[in-house]
Amino acid sequence: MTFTVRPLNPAIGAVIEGLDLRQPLSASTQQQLEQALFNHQVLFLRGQAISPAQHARFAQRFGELHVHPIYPNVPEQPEILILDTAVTDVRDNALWHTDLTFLPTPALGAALLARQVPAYGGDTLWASGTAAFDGLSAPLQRLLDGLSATHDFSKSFPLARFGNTPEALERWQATRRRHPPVSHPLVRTHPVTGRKALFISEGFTLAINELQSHESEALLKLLYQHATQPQYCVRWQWQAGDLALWDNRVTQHYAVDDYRPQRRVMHRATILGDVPV
Ligand SMILES: O=C(O)CCC(=O)C(=O)O
Ligand SMILES: [Fe+2]
Repeated sequence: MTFTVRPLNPAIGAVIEGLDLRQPLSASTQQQLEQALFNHQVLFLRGQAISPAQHARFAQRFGELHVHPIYPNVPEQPEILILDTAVTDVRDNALWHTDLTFLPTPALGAALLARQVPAYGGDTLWASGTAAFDGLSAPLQRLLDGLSATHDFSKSFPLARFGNTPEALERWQATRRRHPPVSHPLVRTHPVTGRKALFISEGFTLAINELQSHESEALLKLLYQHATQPQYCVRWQWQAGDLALWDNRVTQHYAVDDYRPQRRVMHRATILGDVPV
């Protein structure tokens, strides 16, 4: 082992110590890192003073990167998306969500790097979809397994907030055309571990397709609450230079919006995934 893995709790989250992402990773280190990611679902690496190019190169080891349709990016490294409260001040991530579930192939994962953090506040939480599924009663597991849900980007990115200049409106409409609502299984099986996970994303999930709308609404409400109980979550207090790498296939996350007017700057590389099954 070239690094150590320190779990933060039984359900989700581990700190990786002894890795410097400025250095190339060997194939075996990469493999061990992937194993740690599958086991713990979100990994935290402190003190990573890497450039946007190094950040993108690291994330690319896990798959091809996505260029976000709405958020700004680093001009010389467009795969690196910028979340800077001084520039866009969007608050859409203060809501439980799984990234890009409005795509037929939602993100496999992401590597989020803290560039500038507030003195306090601005934590991020992740919740384990596998722990949440395991924590349901067997009859409810059986009911959910086999159902599907509709996901749509406009739930988190509504026209009313993202179309208020002619350019923004044009961009939103182009995004609308390119991204019609999509259907995903409500219970997803991790392609490597085979574990089942509750696959809901409050930011983008509209309804459970097979149910009547009032049934869907009530059941989704229950599932959103169930899936984000503290025993399924980890909460990270950022320092500048921290990198979080998460498996987006089986987790949700939530960026706490409690630190303004302090500035917070995050860079994210998003790894493309496959069709959830
Ligand atoms: O700003 C954060 O801590 C997380 C934001 C987020 O939801 C993301 O990067 O996908
Ligand atoms: Fe996110």
